[in-house]
Amino acid sequence: MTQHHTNALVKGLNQESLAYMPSHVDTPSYDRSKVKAGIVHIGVGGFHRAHQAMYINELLKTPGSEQWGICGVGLLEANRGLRDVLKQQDYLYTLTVRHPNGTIDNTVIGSMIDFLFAPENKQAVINKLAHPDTKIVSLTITEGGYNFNPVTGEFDYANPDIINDINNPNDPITAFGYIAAALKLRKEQGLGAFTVQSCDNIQHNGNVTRKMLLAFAAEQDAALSEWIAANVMFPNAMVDRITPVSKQSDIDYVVDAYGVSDEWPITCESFTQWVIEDSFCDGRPNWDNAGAQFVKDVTPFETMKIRLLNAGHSVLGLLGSVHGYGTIDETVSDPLFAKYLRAFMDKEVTPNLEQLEGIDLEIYKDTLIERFANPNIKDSLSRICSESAAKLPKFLIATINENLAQGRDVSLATLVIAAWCFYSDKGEDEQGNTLEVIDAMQSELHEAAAKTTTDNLAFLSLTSLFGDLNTQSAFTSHYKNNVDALYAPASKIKAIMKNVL
Ligand code: CS2
Repeated sequence: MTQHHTNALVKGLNQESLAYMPSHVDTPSYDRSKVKAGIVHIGVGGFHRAHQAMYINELLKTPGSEQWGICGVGLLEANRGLRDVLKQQDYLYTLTVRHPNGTIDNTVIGSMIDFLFAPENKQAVINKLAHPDTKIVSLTITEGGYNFNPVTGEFDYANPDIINDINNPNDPITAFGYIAAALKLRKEQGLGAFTVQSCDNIQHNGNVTRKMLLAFAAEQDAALSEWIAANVMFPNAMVDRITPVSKQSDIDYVVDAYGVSDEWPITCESFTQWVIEDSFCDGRPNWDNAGAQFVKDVTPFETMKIRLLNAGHSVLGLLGSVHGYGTIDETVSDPLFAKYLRAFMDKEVTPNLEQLEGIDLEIYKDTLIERFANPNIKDSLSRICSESAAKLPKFLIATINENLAQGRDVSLATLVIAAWCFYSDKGEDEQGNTLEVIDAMQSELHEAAAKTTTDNLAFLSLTSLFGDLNTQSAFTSHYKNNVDALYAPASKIKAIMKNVL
């Protein structure tokens, strides 16, 4: 997102150019100079900008919410470019919402009022988190950022960044290091705690954050860990909005649509959902006035979402990648893939889900397929398949394990694991085109998968992902057939899918 527009007549997006926006663009109607940062958000990716920042932008339109603006924080060196763009744009950016029928809504989001780039000034970040105006520290740091072992769920003390943070409390690298340092200051200064709110797509994201932060703090300072346990609250939440990676075409679209150049607009689908447990220790915005929902227990909502939407994404992503498709909408517009996905959801996921009051699962699944099919959201399969090692244990393998325990069929999901093996091994689709594989465990995945030709269960030896699946014959019998078929000369995944269906 670095291309500058050369046309001198095109103004850059900033506070001043808001006045020149055409009326069909929704711009902040509130006085941004009065907004204070009650929320400090770590990990300002596309999803945060399409979700939480959008909810706050809506709330700020009605008076009384001025204390709930957002200060973004970037922990990674890779965030330098984002900081430069946001700063130059007075922290404004465009959210382009693309409906399935082609309608487009453009909103300039004004809820972010500052951004701190941590590698440049660590103490400034710690002080900001510790500042009494900060009521909530929210996070989108991806599954990997929580630093847990996917099978045991325990904190990973072997991570070098964590070792650094435990030993150097004033020179942190990870989110846990920063949060612990700020809470320590609060404790010492006799200030109360802030809420730590995870907005990541992880089951019981609040409980996980709590467990990991306590595990971290206990190694650093036992008294601090006790204080955190007694004072900090960690609400669980289910978050949902499909937000593809921003592309040059999104930048070009904004210039064409309203003659302003925004160097980092965000595009997303029209659907959005946020279900939050109402446990905050230092106040919270009335997110329900902007469309979010407060509930007592988020568990069934997140299980439904992760097992249907996210696993559904992985089904399309991995099978579609092997076939050679590039995006989700392209994949699901193939009737065979749509049929396979629906069969997976109906036969292998739905039997494990609770009936939720106010949610009709049949309608939820129909809506999902419509969302996936949105031709205006070009969500790349490489994004969907990225970090599969962190995603699949919860999204898909949990379903397989539950079905095995109940003696139910697992054949549709099993082919997805076999496709993941092929994908990790070859790094190419079945036509020989290179795939963009992005995974923190990429070398382990590749190494295990590459042994498949001599041992067709080799991929399953990654027990940190698969547990004991390699010993369960109700799974391995399907799995062996699937890998043998996939690795046969001139094999075609569509033919294998038809056989499994
Ligand atoms: C995707 C999610 O990362 C993934 O695999 O399934 O990013 C998905 O788009 C969001 O969870 C939708 O809410």
